[in-house]
Amino acid sequence: MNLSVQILVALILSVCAGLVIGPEGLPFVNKWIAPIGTIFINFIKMMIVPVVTCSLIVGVTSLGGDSKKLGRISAKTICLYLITTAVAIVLGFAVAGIIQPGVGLDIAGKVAPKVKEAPTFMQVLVDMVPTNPVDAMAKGRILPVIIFALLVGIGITQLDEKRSRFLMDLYDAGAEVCYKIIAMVMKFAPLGVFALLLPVVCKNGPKVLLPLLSVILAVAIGCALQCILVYSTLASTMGGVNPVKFFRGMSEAMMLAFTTCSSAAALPVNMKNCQEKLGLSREVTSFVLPLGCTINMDGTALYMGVCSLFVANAFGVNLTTSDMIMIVFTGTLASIGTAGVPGAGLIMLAMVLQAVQLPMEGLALVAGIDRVLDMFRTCVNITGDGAVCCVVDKTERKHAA
Ligand code: DAS
Repeated sequence: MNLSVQILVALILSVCAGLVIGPEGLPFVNKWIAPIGTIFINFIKMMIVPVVTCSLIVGVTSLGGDSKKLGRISAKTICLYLITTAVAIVLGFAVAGIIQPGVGLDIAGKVAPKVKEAPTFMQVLVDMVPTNPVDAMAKGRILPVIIFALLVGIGITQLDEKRSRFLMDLYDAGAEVCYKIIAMVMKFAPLGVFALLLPVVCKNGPKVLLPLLSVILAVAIGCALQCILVYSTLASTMGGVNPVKFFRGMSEAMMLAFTTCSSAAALPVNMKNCQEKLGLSREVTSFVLPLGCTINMDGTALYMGVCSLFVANAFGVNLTTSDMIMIVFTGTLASIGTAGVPGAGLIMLAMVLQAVQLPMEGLALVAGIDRVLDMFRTCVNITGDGAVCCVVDKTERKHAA
């Protein structure tokens, strides 16, 4: 039975068991089962700093030494990736703001949300620069870690070829090791999800589950709108590829991404179809798509917007405007660090929740349906890569003409 089915089975079992056990069995569940869930969450949190540090450095250094043309393509590609990602998060917030998943759940009583000091925007900027990056990593202060990783990546690209290549390979291997550990942790997911959800269902009963359907609905609608409103417009108006041709050309890679939940698995098909079916140049596709697979995760960003609002609603936390801005900012950067493998977004969601001090226990509520959400967000991740590729290809052809 593959992992996604195992996690869904764990979700169903935890619901059934929770409804049968009920509040009477809670002392036993809290003493013997809940700690297993805490261990699972701690394993996820353990991977946030190393995977963000390594994958961001790999993402930045994959731009390589900047020749003029590469600099131009890089600038266009990264600009478009950041814009579509930020739009995706805002879209996620908008859809979730209408559907309001998690409202009325009110499980704040189970886990008192941390006291939130609302930092001023300037304070946020000041705090982004770590006086001691190791201390920031030790304390899991994600934004300073992201800034440090981005600067290290840029610094590496400015070294001589030999040392730059050595460090790129080193961090690439480090990122690979992180993905292997995440894969091991995710094998533990069914048991972890069961242990995390059981106390929640025991205490809350069926009312905790209905909102999960609203989360799937919000993510699915948000992803569809991102594809229809953002990508077809981008590909047709700025990329010169009409929507029908675009989605027909992208369909195979989209299906592969949806079923495998892995952008990396869909990358070869995406590159082949963008060249053969959309007529984009090999030069542009071979740079823009692999980079997009590494740093452009619009679907994941949209999912973070929806889930952050869901967790805030579920735990009765009112997100301030600066929280929203922080989520858009952190989510955009977190999606850069999301690996193109199944379940990576859940790790990054932990980071976004941590950045705005939302209860990490909210992760358990979405972990059970994460694989379903992963299908939608991965499909959008690779579609966004294709749309940006159309635009970069067209502007490069204009430049060459
Ligand atoms: N499954 C990841 C991908 O392959 C995205 C995610 O987990 O958010 O793009």
